[in-house]
Amino acid sequence: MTDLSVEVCGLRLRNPTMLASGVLDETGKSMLAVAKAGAGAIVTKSIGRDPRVGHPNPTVVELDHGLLNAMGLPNPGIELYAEEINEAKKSGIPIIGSVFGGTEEEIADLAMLMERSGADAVELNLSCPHAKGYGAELGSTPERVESICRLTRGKTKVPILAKLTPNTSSIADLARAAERGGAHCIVAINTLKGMAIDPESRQPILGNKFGGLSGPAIKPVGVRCVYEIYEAVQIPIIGVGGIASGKDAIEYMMAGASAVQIGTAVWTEGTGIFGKVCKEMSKFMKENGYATPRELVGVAHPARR
Ligand code: RRO
Repeated sequence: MTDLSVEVCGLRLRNPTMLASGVLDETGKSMLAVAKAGAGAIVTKSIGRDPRVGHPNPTVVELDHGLLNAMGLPNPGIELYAEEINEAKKSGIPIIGSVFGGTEEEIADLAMLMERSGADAVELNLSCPHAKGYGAELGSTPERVESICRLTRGKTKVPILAKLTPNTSSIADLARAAERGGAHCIVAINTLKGMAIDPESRQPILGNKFGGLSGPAIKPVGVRCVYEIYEAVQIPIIGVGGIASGKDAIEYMMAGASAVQIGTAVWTEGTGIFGKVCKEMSKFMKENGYATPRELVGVAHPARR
């Protein structure tokens, strides 16, 4: 089997696949199961200061080529969640704690608490498209992205991953801002803002009306975003959005991602997806003369950095 290990912003991964935030990551036990299935790292559900029930049902709509969700940041709050991190850490793979907050200070403080809870890195959720006062509402301007990253950098020692929104005119500008603010890595992309209407009842289906689209439908958007970000910053990028095969992962890596995250395909296909993606990556690499995953990164660019 090809050696798939990679190093991304100081995190050593046995392979470039990570569990994306939001699927099977609310409990330590479910995260251990994902680790056992072969993921290289795990990103936790986005955690806030206080417990939160999330948006009213329905919170997920299954579509032909993806999922539309408006979970609404349900989580038990940082204090209780520390126990889950503790449990997940028994896996031995890096655990990346995702945090969200309503102000710049709150996000930075939560990142600090996440680090104290034992997370190996923090992912700043600057991009949830449908939670009033959170996520993309704070992460849509370069100025705020920069200052959130700078504040967080001042309060933490672990690597900072900035997860950005594609619902913007220039994700490259947001990435540059995160890099200026001291983020160690960019994660692209979060979900695309969308909605679904039931023609019979003439009603929006989601309890929150609007939600975030994920899955195969958004892969070309994610690949384009990673490609643009790669040309804009020097820090590494983690690609996410619609990855369900080795070739999907390789596409993101050729666009410039050093590693990838998988979310919706875990929902649709189960935890076996990590082993499947790695096996397919190995096969492609062997057949095409790539010795390490690193050799794939950015090769789709005319002038590779
Ligand atoms: O919880 C959610 O509704 C959610 C989050 Br935090 C996010 O970042 N992206 C998304 O599509 N849903």
